[in-house]
Amino acid sequence: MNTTEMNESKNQARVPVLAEELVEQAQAAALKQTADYAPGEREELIARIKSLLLKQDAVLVAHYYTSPELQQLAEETGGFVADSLEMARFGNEHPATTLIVAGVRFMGETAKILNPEKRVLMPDPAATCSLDLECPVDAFSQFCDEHPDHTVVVYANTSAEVKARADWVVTSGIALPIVEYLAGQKQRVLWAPDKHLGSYVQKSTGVEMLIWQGSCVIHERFTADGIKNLKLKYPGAAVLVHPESPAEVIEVADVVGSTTALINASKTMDVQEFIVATEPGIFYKMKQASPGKIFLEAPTGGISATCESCMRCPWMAMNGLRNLAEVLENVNNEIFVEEDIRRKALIPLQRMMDFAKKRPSLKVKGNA
Ligand code: CIZ
Repeated sequence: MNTTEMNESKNQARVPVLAEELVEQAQAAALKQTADYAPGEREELIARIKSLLLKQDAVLVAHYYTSPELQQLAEETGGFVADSLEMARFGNEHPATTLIVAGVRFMGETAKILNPEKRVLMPDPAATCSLDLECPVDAFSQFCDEHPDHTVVVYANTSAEVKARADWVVTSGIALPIVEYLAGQKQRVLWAPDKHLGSYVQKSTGVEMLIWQGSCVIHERFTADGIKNLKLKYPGAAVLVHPESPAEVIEVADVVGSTTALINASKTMDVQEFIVATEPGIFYKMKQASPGKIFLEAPTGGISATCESCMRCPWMAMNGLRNLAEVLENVNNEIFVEEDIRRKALIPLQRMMDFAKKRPSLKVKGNA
């Protein structure tokens, strides 16, 4: 066993097993949002949401992984579609006093951490993320306490409490340069929670890291064999892979990158067909930027390969027009972050944003 393998087996024990029923609960909640509309219902909901956004002085900020109709509505109403960091930044710069965050819980929390004076509402605050669930703050703090000589770097997909325990927060778009910078400062790195992104960063930078063993339920399902088989049908297709995917999937990629990086690649590459290994909500922006191009979902393994909806994040799918209208009507589902935690979590978040500001090429501004 090499050092990395030893670290992995040691840390695996701390990671709670993700209960299948949590995924099933999310799928059931998502079904209420995606169930067919009654005649005229969709149009009525959209009209109501538009007028309520004005009434509540609210702006809709949606993640790339939400449904096309939510992304379109965000854009039509002067809101924004982006990755988690840009969603929070946009919320900060926009004059609206209420931010409606269509995404998952950590995105609402990040928006609140950066915008404490604003009201942050979510269509369903129970929408979470397997990476967040698999990194509970108590177990994670213990892991950090056992390695006080390590700089703690956490991915954005974590709770406010875990961020508050970290030295740095990173997104997938900025993880590599930050870890390289830390290694240049002779710092040892403890990484959480995504083991695949962690291994990718470790391999790309050559920096040995202690890695928490969490994973994303969606990205983990993609298979290299599935992609290779699809490539036989589409030999000219470029393979775009998000680094939350397993190493063997990353190996067959033409481009590995964050959501924004993958959208940019699909726009700029002189290729007509793409096999995309990330949540298919991203196709909305890819198709918008390149209407003539063909985007194919990367296949997943096992029985999931027969399930059309299996690449959809069940928690992202909990955001819909129905609960968006409700939250605007009732002004509930507000996201609060305890002030002490917020202040502590702001420090590593701010560190990342300051780092990005000094390197303009890393700054991602505006819709991709
Ligand atoms: O930070 C985000 O929005 C996520 C979840 C992924 C990415 O690559 O942007």
